[in-house]
Amino acid sequence: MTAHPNPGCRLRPVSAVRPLAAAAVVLLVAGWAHTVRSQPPAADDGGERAPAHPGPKPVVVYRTDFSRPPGRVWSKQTRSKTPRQKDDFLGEFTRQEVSLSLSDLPAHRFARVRFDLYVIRSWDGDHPEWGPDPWQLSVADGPVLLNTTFGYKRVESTQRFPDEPPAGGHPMETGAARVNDLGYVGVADAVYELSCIFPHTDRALRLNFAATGNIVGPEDESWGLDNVVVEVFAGPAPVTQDRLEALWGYLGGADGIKAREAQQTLIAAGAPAAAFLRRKLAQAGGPVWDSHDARVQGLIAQLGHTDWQRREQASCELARLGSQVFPALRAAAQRTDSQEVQWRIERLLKGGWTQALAPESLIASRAKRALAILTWAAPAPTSAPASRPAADAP
Ligand SMILES: [Ca+2]
Ligand SMILES: [Ca+2]
Repeated sequence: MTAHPNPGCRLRPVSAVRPLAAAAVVLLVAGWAHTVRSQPPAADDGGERAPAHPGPKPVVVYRTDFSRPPGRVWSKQTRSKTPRQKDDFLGEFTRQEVSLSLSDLPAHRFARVRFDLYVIRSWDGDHPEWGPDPWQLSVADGPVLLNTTFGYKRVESTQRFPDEPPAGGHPMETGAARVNDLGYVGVADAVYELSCIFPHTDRALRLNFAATGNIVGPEDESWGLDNVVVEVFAGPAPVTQDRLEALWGYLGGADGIKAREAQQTLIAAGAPAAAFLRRKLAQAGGPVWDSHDARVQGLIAQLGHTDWQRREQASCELARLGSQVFPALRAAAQRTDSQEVQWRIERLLKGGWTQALAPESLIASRAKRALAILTWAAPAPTSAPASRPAADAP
């Protein structure tokens, strides 16, 4: 879909940032090094296991290039070879979830997963009819690490990556490390080298990789994984105040790739970055992006407002919320007998009013995603029975 120039979409934010209630994960500051050191392999389930010795540097706890069968740590065993390189990878998958389950991890405060995502054939990004084509990575009983859409360049639409809703609107294949390299004839493929860090302390880790949307089948759209590496870290990466300010600048920039890198660096910095992001968001007073029903219904109601400005503002806000509001829009179209409301809904479903977020909204959107991962609170370990005098004290 094409962006529609529309000055009405640059209206000021309408409400203040909701106070962030999530408790901060208490992160111990410890040494950190960015150097990734491969550990000696220990054959296990087709991957390689590192010896369990926690330390200040990244410890590779799992690594595979799928040249051997995936093994029982993976929920699916399907392997394919890329047409050109004859390189083994995990896939092809369509609309399904694939899990990697690791256990007996050494003591750690953060985990990071790095992998190549193969986006195979003609994904449709945010196309209102053939999409959206979302892809998601989440931690079981933990945060969603990436929730975005991908698309093939010849489909006339945009993709969310390297951003996540409500941000997005990037040209198809933005951020791909390689395009049309795997050798899928007639259509296309793109390889994204992805990296997601997150606070994590549990000795077990289950990662869920999934395509969740309008993925029709392997002859048209599929995906796969290769070169998966999981590392753990003993503590956050110390960061200076100046560096935090510089990272905030990247969050508001037009370069989505740099913004995503800034998000990763902020998450890796732990508690000081969480405090910084909270303070900046409170100062910015940015818009609320929660998509709960009441807010969406309120916006839909305003599509029929007597004031044109209000109708335009509501249209822009709904467009920014993206395809998640499509079901509510379709239901509203059935209810209304206003031609104007029907026209606006029809245009929204076709991608009308879509354009880049206003700078203050973009920075808030990216900051809140980083903060959500950073402050995700791990559930209390089941092995430790309730003993929380502070919470129970009168
Ligand atoms: Ca491989
Ligand atoms: Ca599709």
